[in-house]
Amino acid sequence: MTEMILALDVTEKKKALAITHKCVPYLDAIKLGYPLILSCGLSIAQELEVEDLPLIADFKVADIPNTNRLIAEQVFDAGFSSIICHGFIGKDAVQACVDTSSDYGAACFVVAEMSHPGAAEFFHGGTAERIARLAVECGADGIIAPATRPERVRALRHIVGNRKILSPGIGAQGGDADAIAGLVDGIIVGRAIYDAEKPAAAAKAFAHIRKSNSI
Ligand code: NUP
Repeated sequence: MTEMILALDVTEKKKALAITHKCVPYLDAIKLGYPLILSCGLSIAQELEVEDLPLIADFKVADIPNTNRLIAEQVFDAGFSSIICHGFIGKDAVQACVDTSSDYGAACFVVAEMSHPGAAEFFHGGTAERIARLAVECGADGIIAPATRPERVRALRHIVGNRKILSPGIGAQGGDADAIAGLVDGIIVGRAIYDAEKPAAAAKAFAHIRKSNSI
């Protein structure tokens, strides 16, 4: 099954809670990042707990090992069940994120390749493949790979095997949910849902991917 993950990048608490509440029947997890957390604080996680969905902290953690551990502890103490870190920071720094996640019984996802056009500048030419291998070596739960480039997701799938791939870039960034759903374990969708006139209807329009098989 491919999971449906809402990227809740709104900055108003009331709007964030209302959109989530309406979309819950069509969601498997919610991803929160800097926009909402900088605006509302980490305590937004507690307010979302009533919806009973796993929360992913998209901080793309990219610091030294000790700082990464301190960041991850704050995130998991706040109630998140997964964290996203960068991979270019190297083995010790990724390992700190993975180990802290595992101490909390939480999950760690490593960004292998980003979805925006500029990602080609640094992630292509073998870097994404190296990061994907590093994610496997460190025991990460999975990677983040771009829905905007299904052929890249296929290449990275060969490296990560049955570890999870979560994939952003659908809708607003041009990626096609139907083209990517069968290749990944979760799709991450933001603006196509929260900017829609009817977010619940927009989320429902993706519901069919939750029944499709992932490889
Ligand atoms: O490579 C990445 N691309 C990406 O869009 C890694 C990410 N974590 N994201 C995040 O996914 C981005 O920060 C946003 O929260 C979400 C996509 O949102 P949207 O383009 O569907 O609005």
